[in-house]
Amino acid sequence: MKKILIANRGEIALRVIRACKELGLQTIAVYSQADRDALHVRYADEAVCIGPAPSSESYLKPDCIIAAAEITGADAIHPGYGFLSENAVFSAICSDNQIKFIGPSPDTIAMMGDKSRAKDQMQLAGVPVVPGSDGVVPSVEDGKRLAAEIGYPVMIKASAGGGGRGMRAVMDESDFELSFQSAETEAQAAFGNSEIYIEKLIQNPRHIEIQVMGDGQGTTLHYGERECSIQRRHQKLLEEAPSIAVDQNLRERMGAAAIAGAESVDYEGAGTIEFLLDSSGQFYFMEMNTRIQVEHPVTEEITGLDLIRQQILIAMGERLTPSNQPVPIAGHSIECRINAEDPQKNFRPSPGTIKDFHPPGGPGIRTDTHVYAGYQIPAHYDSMIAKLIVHGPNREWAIHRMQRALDEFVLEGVATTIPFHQELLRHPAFIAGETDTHFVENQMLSN
Ligand code: MV4
Repeated sequence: MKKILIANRGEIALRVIRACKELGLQTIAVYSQADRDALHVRYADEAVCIGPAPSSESYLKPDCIIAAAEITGADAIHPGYGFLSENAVFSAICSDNQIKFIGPSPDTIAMMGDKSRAKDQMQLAGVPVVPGSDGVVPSVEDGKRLAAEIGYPVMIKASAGGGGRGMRAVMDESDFELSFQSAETEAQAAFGNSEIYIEKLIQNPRHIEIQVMGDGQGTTLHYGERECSIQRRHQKLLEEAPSIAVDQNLRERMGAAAIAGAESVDYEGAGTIEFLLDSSGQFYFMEMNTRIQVEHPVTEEITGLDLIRQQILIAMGERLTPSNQPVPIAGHSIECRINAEDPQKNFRPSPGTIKDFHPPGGPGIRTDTHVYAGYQIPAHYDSMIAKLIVHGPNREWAIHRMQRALDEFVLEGVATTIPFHQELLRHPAFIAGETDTHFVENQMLSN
């Protein structure tokens, strides 16, 4: 394997190109007409324009990306996150064209994309799941009967869902029918699939996810957890590793469960098993993501690993060494997602041209970004413009380091989420680690 095409843009495209360069691999960027001046185009050895600005006409077009790979002689495609990274059909097209898709098999992507099937598979593998329906629920009447058995409150979820879409919390039976029907309607409109399943509602959970890596040759490792409870409308804003709510015993149990789940599907590559952790310390499988995630750097910081390099090496047929499990964890890492959004205006996107740009520096600071002074943020893509990642000896130090880094960050010309993060990092309940998935809406946006 010599040449890798990066089917993505923004910071993750740069991140993948950097890993390729360190491995001595040739890189091919693809870009839309809106990304002509993007850094991933300049950093790559070759670049191919694949279409107009809208993602649906460029980064989401399998045919254009495969054509770019054919023209340039790419051996493999790294999909990054978002776009085609969890598209089973795309990964199958890659292998039909003798191009290695850097990620798991099409079957695994498809299974994990069907949340109800994924849950069944995990349950079979012995992973704790939230009590609920056995697979999909065929009708409102069946649903109502089941919900009464499970006991209210319940959560109605769309099989094709994920990221909170097509999801309804139902507090008592009087709301069930309407919630069920609106979840079905929403799921049909959003995914073209109205299948629904039901489970017990876990109240005020934490979102804890385990990073796994499988070599597809019999070895699967876990790299500990990330705490991702700080989010707004299912968009994560800050992630950290390790979680203040996870001790070594719980880490090993969640890690073992994640490995069992991944091994049950012969998982190849980087994956994330998301869990809900309730206030009594019980954890439950929620979803499996079959891509590298935005927040992977916090795991890299506490393990010293390069997860993108590992993805590529596994795709090249290298094996993982099973000796280092559990992988040693050092210190604490926090990532703030800096979005071009105005937190004062309900996080409304704030595209525009970046004027002054001076990212922070000094010990324990990493800024993963594709922007620079003079860069025009296209309105066509998501609003994340930088990830500010800190690493320190412990959580308190990491928090202070992040406060310092945010204060140092100069980014003029557009509104950003930096002021939100400054407020969050000063919040006594955040500092105390008293966070759950409702923290932002309950403690921060009430004023
Ligand atoms: C839940 C839940 C409580 N109980 N399932 C949100 C996105 C999707 N992946 C599943 N989600 C949830 N599933 C049960 N049975 C609460 C959530 C949830 C949530 C989870 C993680 C992070 C943020 C969240 C915000 C609201 C709800």
